[in-house]
Amino acid sequence: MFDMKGNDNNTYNVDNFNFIKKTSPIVGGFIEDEYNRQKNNIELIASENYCSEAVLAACGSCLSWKYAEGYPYVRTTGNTGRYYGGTEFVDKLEEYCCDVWKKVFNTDYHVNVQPHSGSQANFSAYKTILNPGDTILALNLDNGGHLTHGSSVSFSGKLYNVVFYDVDDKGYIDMEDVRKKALEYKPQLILTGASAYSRIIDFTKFAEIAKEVGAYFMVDMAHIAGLVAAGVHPSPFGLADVITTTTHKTLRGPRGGLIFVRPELAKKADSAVFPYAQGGPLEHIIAGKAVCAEEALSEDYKVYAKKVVDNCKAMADEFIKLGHKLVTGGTDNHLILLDLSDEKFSGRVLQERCDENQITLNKNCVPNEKRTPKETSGVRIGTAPMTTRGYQEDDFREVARKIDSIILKLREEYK
Ligand code: DSN
Repeated sequence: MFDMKGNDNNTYNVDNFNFIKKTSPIVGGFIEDEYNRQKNNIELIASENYCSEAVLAACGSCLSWKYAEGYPYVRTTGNTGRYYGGTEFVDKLEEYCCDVWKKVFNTDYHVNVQPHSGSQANFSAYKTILNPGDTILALNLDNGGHLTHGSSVSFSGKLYNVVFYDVDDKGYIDMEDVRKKALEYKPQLILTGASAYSRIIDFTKFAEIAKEVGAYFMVDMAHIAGLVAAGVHPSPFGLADVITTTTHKTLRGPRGGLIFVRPELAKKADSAVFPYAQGGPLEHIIAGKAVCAEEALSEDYKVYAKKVVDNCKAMADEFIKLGHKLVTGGTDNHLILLDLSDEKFSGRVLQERCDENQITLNKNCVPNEKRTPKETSGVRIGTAPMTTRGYQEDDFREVARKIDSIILKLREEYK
């Protein structure tokens, strides 16, 4: 899309908003403004990325208006399982999409490619293995977990009984605490995966604890899925019973979700997506997911994913050199959590000041958070989008120094 100087190498998107402007100058104008913001800013949101023109074109294709409630599975059943005519080609597409995702993770797990988002994938994943009132042991939002991992304001905290495991003093997942709480609360599900955790997750240890207490083990690998695909983070396949992900973060695909389950859970997972949680699948997004999977199989993608991690480590080292505190003291993956607990200004203030300086990142809670979720004592920084744009270690070191100079000014103002 854009290179590191913000040059536009993509004619598809430019033509697209100019085309929209012929019908709606207002909507086309909003898209053009956002396009320019993305082009001119240093984008550091850890859950975002830039997808390819091919993914974008698939998502904007004629598949957009095709209804196909149900599942294809022509090969396994001999019949289409759809509730509409005219599904011959979307059947082939959806089966192909499933095949290629299995190749990406080198797995024989069953995959459902229909979830519209990561949250909806989690909703259906829980339905596959739990009943309302069952107990989930998970990481809470303040410590890096996701809203749908049992937060009291999400369906997950309302439908299920949730117990949280903690991180230790340094911010690492406390495996002793996981085991202690698993033995004490006997959860039906042990869940790991995070939105703001910068270290390798020990899936093997989690699986052992789940086995010991007879719980299902689920991994939400939305943030790190691209790193798992490229072999730069250990894989949960073979260890977890259920694995969910989104396709747009480190994976660089369209906005959407996937669910992988052990083969014996296939039927339950499919009916937990359609008809339980969703109606018609978005076949245009499924086409985008299939293109994304093909891209993730390429050698170029493997080089990219490794670079994301190398860049993140370089940036973390620079922050440390400049005297800043990071949760866990560093990173093993695509993100850094800058700890502002000792500062007189909040994560919100730093986020807003970065926005004014064309740096896009987000405020984030840190372990033992003292401020509200709208203020926060941290900011989350990810290297995946700017690595797509060609940034190298030195570029990320320079961005760390820019953020440092913004922080130094804020310290003066908030003395
Ligand atoms: N909460 C999103 C994030 O990590 O930014 C994911 O749903």
